[in-house]
Amino acid sequence: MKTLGPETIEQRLLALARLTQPGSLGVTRLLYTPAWHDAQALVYRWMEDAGLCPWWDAVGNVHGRVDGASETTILTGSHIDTVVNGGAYDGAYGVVGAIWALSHLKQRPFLRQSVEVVSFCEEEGSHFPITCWGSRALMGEVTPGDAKTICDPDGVSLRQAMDAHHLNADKISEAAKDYAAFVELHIEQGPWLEAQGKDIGVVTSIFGQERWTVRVKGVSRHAGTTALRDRHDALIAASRMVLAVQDVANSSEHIGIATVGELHVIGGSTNCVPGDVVFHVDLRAETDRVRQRLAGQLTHHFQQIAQSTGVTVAIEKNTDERMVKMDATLQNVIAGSCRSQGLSFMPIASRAGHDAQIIGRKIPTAMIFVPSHQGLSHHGEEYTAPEQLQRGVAVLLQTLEQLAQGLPGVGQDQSFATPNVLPGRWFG
Ligand code: HGY
Ligand code: MN
Ligand code: MN
Repeated sequence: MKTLGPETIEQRLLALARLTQPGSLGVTRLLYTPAWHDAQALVYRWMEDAGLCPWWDAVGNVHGRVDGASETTILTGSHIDTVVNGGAYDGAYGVVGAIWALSHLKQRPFLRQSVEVVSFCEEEGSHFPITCWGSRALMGEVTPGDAKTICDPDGVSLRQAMDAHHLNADKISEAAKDYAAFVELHIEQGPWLEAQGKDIGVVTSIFGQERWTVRVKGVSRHAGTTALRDRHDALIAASRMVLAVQDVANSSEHIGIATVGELHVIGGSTNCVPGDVVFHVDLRAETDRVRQRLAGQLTHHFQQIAQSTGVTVAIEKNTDERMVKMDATLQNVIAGSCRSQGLSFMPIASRAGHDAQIIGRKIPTAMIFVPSHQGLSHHGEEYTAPEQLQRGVAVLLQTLEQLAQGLPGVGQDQSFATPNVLPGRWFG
């Protein structure tokens, strides 16, 4: 079986980018949609061509594997889904790069431990109001009950969407598996590696994040005959709340950030005073203490605004992910791979969320970043040059190979040598 050349990486990313919802401004590949299924099927074929004996698990993650002498397994991979009008690299790069790396590991005469690649079915939370559905299932954190109650904006449940793709939600718990370590390759999605002129980012931690659904209810009235003093305008109140989100973000940007990326007037029309508005808040911070402080400030602002405009406000927290530190020893293995390949690298905290955030709460986990041109991401013009893609995959391959040859402590009962851990700090 021939091993894959470096040109394969970009070619495959462009092939995946063509598997998108028609008419989108970038790549739109949402969980349990036809574009999503076609992409996972293509990934399955690539794994099969590489001799990785692929399989689908109960929630639609696609796995491939290189068996070592021991069942102890190192996991790598990322997510196949995208945001609406997203880019070609977010998630897909970590899937394509991992398949490339395992196609090379497959050629090694001996591996002490096994290595597995996974294409996670979903990370973004861009179709259903839950993030990391694939990695949460792998960690045994989701149930058939969740699949029944979690519905998309059209009221379709995860269970119904799974049924449509011949996935049985009653078997969700069968997706759970044990691994010794996880290494995720991903684009940085920020401007710092490019600004610092570095080839590789060694991730030290992943910001905690929470997502809210905020419902503002006023009174819908006639736009012509209702005096301003008699109005309880839900959109005016929601707009003031959105500006409060910006004020809180501006007050803390070096360690925290808040965004409203989606707002809908329910049942609105041009000649009616809006009576019902829903919007979503994305709140992140370098420490959980800062995030809790910002959340408290925002809640207080929202309640004050509601009172002064005579509307009601209800805040529902959809996800709440605490900050997760990356494993120190794995960081050192990655740094050692960079040094031996003559690549420049730096420690970096990730403001973007990742599957590594879910998995890193349970097993030793690390991430390898490559630069994003102008820090652009969640955008159709997201871009990383082919030689940068290749450097990241080469570091992933060397790191996986070292781990698979049984680095002390990964999957074994030896304690790690005290690592000279990179000074993890935020390059803001
Ligand atoms: O939202 C994020 O940070 C990630 O791209 N899902
Ligand atoms: Mn991602
Ligand atoms: Mn993303």
